[in-house]
Amino acid sequence: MVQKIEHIGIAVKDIAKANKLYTQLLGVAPYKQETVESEGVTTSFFQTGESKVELLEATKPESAIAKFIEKKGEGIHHIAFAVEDIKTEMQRLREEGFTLLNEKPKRGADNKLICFVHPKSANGVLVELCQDYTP
Ligand code: CMX
Repeated sequence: MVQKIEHIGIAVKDIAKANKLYTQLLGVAPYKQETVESEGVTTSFFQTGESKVELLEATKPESAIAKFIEKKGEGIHHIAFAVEDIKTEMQRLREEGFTLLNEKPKRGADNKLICFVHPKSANGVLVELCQDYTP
């Protein structure tokens, strides 16, 4: 079962500029910036109450973020839900007929284990499941 909205991911072209803009908008600075090479992204995180905003900039042209911006422009890229046990949730969603993008949970930014659900099986919304992970 989903616990809460963990974060909303926003695809941006220039994370340095977007950090400034979102600091003004939210009235709080990012608490972390992190590159996830395996995903081809640099991320930054803002705490907004019990949820977060994640900005994502592509680190290479073949990154999912670069493709997204090329096709749709900057904007909301995904919504992430916190789950307690990601493997159990992945199994449940598979049985419900959702298309998962990875077989097993993988390491994401901000100390999370993650799995994406394809937007085509979630009404056009890219959904991420994430579970806290202690490295
Ligand atoms: N939201 C909604 N629809 C999206 C989308 C998004 N974020 N990204 C792509 N799509 C749509 C495309 O427009 C396309 O639609 P049409 O078929 O109607 O043209 C369709 O989904 C397929 O997209 P594609 O790029 O052609 O290719 P894939 O099927 O391989 O899509 C996708 C895979 C979109 C799920 C993947 O590229 C992706 O975004 N993965 C997530 C990677 C990511 O965000 N990593 C960051 C992790 C950072 C962290 O740790 O938090």
